[in-house]
Amino acid sequence: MVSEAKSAIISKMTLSVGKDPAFATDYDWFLACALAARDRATLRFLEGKRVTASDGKKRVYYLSLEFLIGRQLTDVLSNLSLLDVFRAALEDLGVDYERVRSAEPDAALGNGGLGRLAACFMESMATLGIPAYGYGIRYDHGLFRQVIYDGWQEEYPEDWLSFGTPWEFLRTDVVFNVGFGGSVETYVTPAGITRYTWHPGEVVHAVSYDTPMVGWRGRSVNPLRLWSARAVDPLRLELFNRGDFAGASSDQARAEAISKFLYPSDETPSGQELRLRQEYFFVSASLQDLLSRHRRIYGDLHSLPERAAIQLNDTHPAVAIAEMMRLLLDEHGLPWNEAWAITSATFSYTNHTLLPEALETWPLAVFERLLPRHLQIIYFINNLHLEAAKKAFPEEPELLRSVSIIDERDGRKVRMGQLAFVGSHAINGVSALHTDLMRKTTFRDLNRIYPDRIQNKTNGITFRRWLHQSNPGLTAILKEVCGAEVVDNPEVIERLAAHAGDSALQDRIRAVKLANKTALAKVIAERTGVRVDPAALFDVQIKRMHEYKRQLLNLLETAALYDAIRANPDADWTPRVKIMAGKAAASYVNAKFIIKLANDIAQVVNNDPAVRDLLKVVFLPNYNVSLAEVIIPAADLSEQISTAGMEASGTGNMKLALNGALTIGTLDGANIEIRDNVGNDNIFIFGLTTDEVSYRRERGITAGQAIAASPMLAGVLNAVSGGRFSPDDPGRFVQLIDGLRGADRYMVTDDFDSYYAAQRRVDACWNSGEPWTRSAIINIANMAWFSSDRTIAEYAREIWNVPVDL
Ligand code: GPU
Repeated sequence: MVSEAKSAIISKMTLSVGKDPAFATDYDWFLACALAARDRATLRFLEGKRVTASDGKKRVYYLSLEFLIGRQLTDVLSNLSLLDVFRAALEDLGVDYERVRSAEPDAALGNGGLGRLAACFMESMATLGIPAYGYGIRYDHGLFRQVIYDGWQEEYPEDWLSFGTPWEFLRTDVVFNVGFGGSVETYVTPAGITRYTWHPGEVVHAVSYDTPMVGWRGRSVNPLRLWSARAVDPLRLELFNRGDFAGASSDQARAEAISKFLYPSDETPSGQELRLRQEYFFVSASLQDLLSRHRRIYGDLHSLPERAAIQLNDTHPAVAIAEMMRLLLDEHGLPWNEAWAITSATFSYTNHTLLPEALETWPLAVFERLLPRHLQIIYFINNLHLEAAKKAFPEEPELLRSVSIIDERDGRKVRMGQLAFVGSHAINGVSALHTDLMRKTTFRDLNRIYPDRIQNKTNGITFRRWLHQSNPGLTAILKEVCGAEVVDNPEVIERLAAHAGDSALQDRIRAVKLANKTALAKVIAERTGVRVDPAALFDVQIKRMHEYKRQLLNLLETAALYDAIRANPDADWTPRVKIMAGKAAASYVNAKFIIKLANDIAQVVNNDPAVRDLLKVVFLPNYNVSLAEVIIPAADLSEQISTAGMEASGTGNMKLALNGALTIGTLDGANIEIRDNVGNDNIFIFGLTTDEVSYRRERGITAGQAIAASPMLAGVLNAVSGGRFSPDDPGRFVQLIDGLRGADRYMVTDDFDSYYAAQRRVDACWNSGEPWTRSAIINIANMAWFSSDRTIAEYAREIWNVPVDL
């Protein structure tokens, strides 16, 4: 086996990379290994494809504008059971696997939780043997690279594709035309039926690239099919010949802009026309592709819902409802009712947020200019939908306003959430609380008209990447204590609970954690220059920078703790390292100020000799999947402190608890289900509940009360806004803090005291030693339910109607 791998790698190095192994760089070795691994994945993929086609199996299509994959080499090798073999082969060749692995750039085709969820789902679908395609965009540039300069975030373009990627196959035979703009022609057939033909004003080619997604033990391999935009004509020769070089390639630039950049906005639609072009581009290509596959195999389109399930990952691909209707009506000549029955039986939609500013809408003018025929279809859909609503609730004309796909208030808009809801047979939220809130708030009236459509599917994470690959030390313990089958069946992790009080096990768990923390401390020193003690409590908040996630609450507590330590330096403080990482959307001013505040506090605290090593503050730049893989196994405390009702689920919360971090958190998103699984005694819950948050919001209760009631809070707000941490620019944080003194939309001030108190409970528990490790073990033991295999099995059974044996 090892010798086979060795010759495969050498053969790739010589014949595909084109290098003499004696002169190969780490990146060359990565290429050779990836190409050798891809060969094996591809053989599995082709096998599976034959089976699916011949057995008439139903396929799942996961449409997502984001797939946040990260590095792939370890994932692919490990899932093919080849990791040890390749590691040994490289060692024989005198090459260090770690260096080879690290030479791979992250595929960062996503912003945060939503994109990472799509990547976990692709891996779980392949693991469960579900024939699935992921469809998305092959962005030339993924999420921007974050550099911290003088404490401020700067954004630089990300370049994962500049040297190509060894994982993908260009499918030269899979190219589709995607149209934009133009006009719609209406005519009446001799039989008296009105038909419509769209004449786009512009056409772009969608070219496809497939990347194999390998399931655990290579059970199946599914394609992730990403579309790249190409101009139909690369050059306008008549302009080129006249010397107008820029004009000659301007069509090309305009077309290729579609797949150039990932939009870096997270949960705030940018509303720009290019974004709608991206959405329609990949949706149209994907639907043309899957319809032509269906017709090739089954002939007739009426059987589509039995053979295909299409999942919309949030509303970003929701224009698919209108595009499917257009294809069935205009291109395939089906009557409306049949087209609608096929469409709504095939689609389902996942909602990932209820934040009002994050619900996607498009001004009618923009929509009409870009997609005139689709707007027409949406009007038709909406008329029928409103008729049905009127019939069901004749006494409630105002209900029509909330369920309409067209928002009639200030400037008419298409509401993509309503479109996705109306055109789907199943709509799901991503945690129990979130789904409950969907039924009560945003989709309340739609839920009354279609009461069976909303379901819950609590998110999950793939244990292969987030436990086995990233935390081999902990995995080794689990195999020994719970049995080797733990890597196939996470449910047996539960066996750990019986040993939670065993001091030998506790010692081993602590030793693994310490080793992981030592590794993280090294990364922290390399990237920030700050030296931290691996024996201290590692307190971690890693996620996109967002006001609702309340990094500011964490920083205010840090500032208050700093003051308390200075005031009483000889008390029995718990040595802590506060670790924060995350990117802010480039245009999100407050989020960028919060990053600056983190770095300013770090400057002051880390250089104050009075604090000694009791408190260190670290902002790690350029958070991404690869950095998460180092931070998560090293965390002691997981910060999940969003305002109740605002975090749809969270998935980092699951990764951290699975790796033995205790959670300090609000009753929000999946935190509630984590508490239900690990038990109240093994989690630090604080803060307002969802009901208390809405009570305050409804009464307009503002920050004044909380500030007046808490001298510590008043003090820390004054310190930050008074320039305590920004002596070079004392007014720097006045506006940020004034936001808390006024509306305080995210109720930071209301939760401050209860958060501070919860942190002191954390200190006490950490100082007690044994109970902390016990709790950590109980956390690990009770996380099996959060495997994305469980989540995907639920989608398969309850939404897609696809067989699955888990
Ligand atoms: N989420 Br909408 C994103 O990461 N990006 C988005 O644009 C939207 C939602 C997140 C939610 O904030 C998080 O709570 C959830 O766990 C995740 O999606 C996956 O469902």
